[in-house]
Amino acid sequence: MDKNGTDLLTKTRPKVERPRLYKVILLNDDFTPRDFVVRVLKAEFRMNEAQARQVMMTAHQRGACVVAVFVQDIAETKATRATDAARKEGYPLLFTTEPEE
Ligand code: TYC
Repeated sequence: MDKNGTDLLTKTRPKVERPRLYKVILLNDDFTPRDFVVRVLKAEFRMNEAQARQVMMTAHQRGACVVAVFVQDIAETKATRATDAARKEGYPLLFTTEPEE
């Protein structure tokens, strides 16, 4: 027993778990101009021109692309801000989030 009355052999370590991470996903659509998608990626996800173009083209060709990974709160805020920026211009561009396995 230690001073807290806990059996030393069965005392448990406090468990510190890493927060679950969430992917921000860019979805393709037929209407949003490519250059606008690139502009939003650069503004909201701090990408350079080449990175933003690569991600945009992947979504364009495959239907979707993982943009980045964050803790849930940040992922949702960024996806919402990026989607709202498109809505403001009347485009259907959509960013979603989903937990990593
Ligand atoms: N498909 C759009 C076009 O041809 C461009 C686009 C790319 C839109 C990626 C959304 O996530 C997207 N104008």
